[in-house]
Amino acid sequence: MAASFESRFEALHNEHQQLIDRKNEIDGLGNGIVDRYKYPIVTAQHAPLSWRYDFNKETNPFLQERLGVNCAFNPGAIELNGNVYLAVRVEGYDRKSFFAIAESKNGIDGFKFWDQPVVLPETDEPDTNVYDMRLVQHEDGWIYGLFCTERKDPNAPAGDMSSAVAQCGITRTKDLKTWERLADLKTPSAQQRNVVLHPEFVNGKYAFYTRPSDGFVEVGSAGGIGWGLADNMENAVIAEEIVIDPKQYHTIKEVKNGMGPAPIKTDKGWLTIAHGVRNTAAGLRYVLYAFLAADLNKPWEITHRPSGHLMAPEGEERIGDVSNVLFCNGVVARENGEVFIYYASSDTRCHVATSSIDQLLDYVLNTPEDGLRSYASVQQRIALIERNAQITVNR
Ligand code: M1P
Repeated sequence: MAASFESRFEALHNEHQQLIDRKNEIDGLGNGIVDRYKYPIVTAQHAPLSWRYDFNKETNPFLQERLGVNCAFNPGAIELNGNVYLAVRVEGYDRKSFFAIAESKNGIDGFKFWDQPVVLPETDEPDTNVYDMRLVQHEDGWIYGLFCTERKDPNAPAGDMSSAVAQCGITRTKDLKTWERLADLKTPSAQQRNVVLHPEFVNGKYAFYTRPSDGFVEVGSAGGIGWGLADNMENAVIAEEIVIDPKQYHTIKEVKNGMGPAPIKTDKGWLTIAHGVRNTAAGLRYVLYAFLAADLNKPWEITHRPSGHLMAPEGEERIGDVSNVLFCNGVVARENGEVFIYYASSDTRCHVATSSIDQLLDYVLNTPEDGLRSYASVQQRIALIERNAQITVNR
């Protein structure tokens, strides 16, 4: 027999509260670059019960979930007054994503959604789906949210219910509560995803990292991380787009790649986390990688490209709605040098990994570039083994 409405109501609340109060802890020794954590920080179950259940006993006698939440992933991130705020991509059972702010005092646990999701105004051409917001505190004083807006492809053949057009939507706020919608970004490319605003003006203009694409899933002949400038944000137009980090044969980014969050400014240059995609017999595999643009005046010139991935899916991260995916569009670099990397696994849940500016700079400056051939990889490894043979470590 079903539990009484009241006892089920109480049990659901207790379970939800326990999830939010759960302390997180570092998982294992790590690799010296990042520490991973035992528990995801935000999941579908973190969505407030009032977003999902009708609490009225008259209209919902079985206390059924009325509007289920399928997953909570790909969060943008920002630190304000010492607290961490995530603009989480929340996806309902209806497959529509929306943004919702989750807040934590320490950035690693205790994340709690605000009472209501973000109400994102539409443009004259309504979005079918919005996702993957990158939050950037720009030096002009606004917090910008750049995200993907997806609409049905008007040129899709009759009966094709999948083809879509992805573009970069732009919104801005001062408090993460009231959002002003601006015109979508215009670029020379047919489609755009993973567009990120650089936090500073470059030559007096707004600077964007783009991901030019010919199609919705396949980037086609385009691809790579692009770069372009626009005169203003109200009607942002990039007239010229150059590729600064191309996809490359037999690497972790052979199919496509895209920016993660906006780069972190360090005294050694702009430090970036991105994602790379390769093909496998089991489908696409998304991993995180990092690079550095050493000249702070030339963020578009990448000078250091460590080979391989910074982070790849591990353990339960491998499994979800879209398995074998790590995706990162949020990072917080704290005043004290700590770095919180917010990432999602398999389009399902959000995690944090912690590191520091010093550790990440050490990684990008001292990890060799991809030699692009097995022979070159063996040479790199032998060089390491021979250097180690000269060293005695006291244990
Ligand atoms: O499913 C994996 C990711 O696929 C897309 O990323 P990209 O444009 O680089 O292929 C996005 O839909 C992203 O949200 C998703 O996590």
